Amino acid sequence: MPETVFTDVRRFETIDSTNRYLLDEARTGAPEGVVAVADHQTAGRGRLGRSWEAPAGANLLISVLLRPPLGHGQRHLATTAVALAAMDAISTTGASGGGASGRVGIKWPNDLVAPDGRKLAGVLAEADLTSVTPGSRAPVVVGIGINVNWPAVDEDLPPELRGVATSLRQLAGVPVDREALLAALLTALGPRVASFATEAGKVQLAGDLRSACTTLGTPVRVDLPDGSFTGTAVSVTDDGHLVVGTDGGPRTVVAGDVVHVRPDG
Ligand code: BT5
Repeated sequence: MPETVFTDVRRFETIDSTNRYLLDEARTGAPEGVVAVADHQTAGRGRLGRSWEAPAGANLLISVLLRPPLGHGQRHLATTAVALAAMDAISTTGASGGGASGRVGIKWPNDLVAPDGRKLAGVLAEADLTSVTPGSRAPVVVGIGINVNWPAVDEDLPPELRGVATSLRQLAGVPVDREALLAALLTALGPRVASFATEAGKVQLAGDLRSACTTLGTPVRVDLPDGSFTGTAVSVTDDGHLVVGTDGGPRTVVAGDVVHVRPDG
């Protein structure tokens, strides 16, 4: 079995947010590798103040504390490593049922999507640049919510998520073992995170993101805090940024700046 630093797994029946917990732990010096797993979150966070929904006991809600050797412009590779590890885990455990249903992909910047485009998981990376102590790198907490057994059927979802969200259970047609998926995720994370240490490793992460990215080749509308533009998603750079071909030439979009990337047309 590959080595993993993710052995300090802290479990919570109920917590506000596993990302919030690990950011606080990081401020008091917690090392890379601490993991928080919750059965239920009362204030699960999405990006930009959005919220993450999951009933108690059904899905995987997990955050990991990283101190990655990544510069500011490369930090999206932390999100990428966790998204790819989740894909690895879904594949090794057969949690999506596999076969005719097609494969799970990554919708840039931070969603795992089912073959029909519905959202299976969301990743949220939060860096704390204020809590760098001598000899330690800045903490980046990466959380992922994976819809494992909820929704069981579309009717389980609140109206705003119908047609938008799905679960591994819906893909597989049978309940999915959350503990097996968690173990596979922690195992897959070891080598994915180790990739940050070398140029070749980072290039490999970006290449795997490119291969998994369902956004490429599609028309998109990119919403930024100060406006929107449309084009065709053409590539992902080695730092994990999205390149969009527009009438005015290619534009590179950084994950942290993006409000939404939506299908256009
Ligand atoms: C995300 O944000 O997709 C990041 C979600 C990260 C959640 C994990 S759970 C463990 C860790 N601790 C936390 O507090 N958070 C992390 P974003 O791209 O902003 O998407 C949020 C949007 O997805 C919401 O506004 C809803 O529209 C939708 N959404 C909410 N819950 C969902 C679900 N279970 N499945 C699919 N879509 C959902």
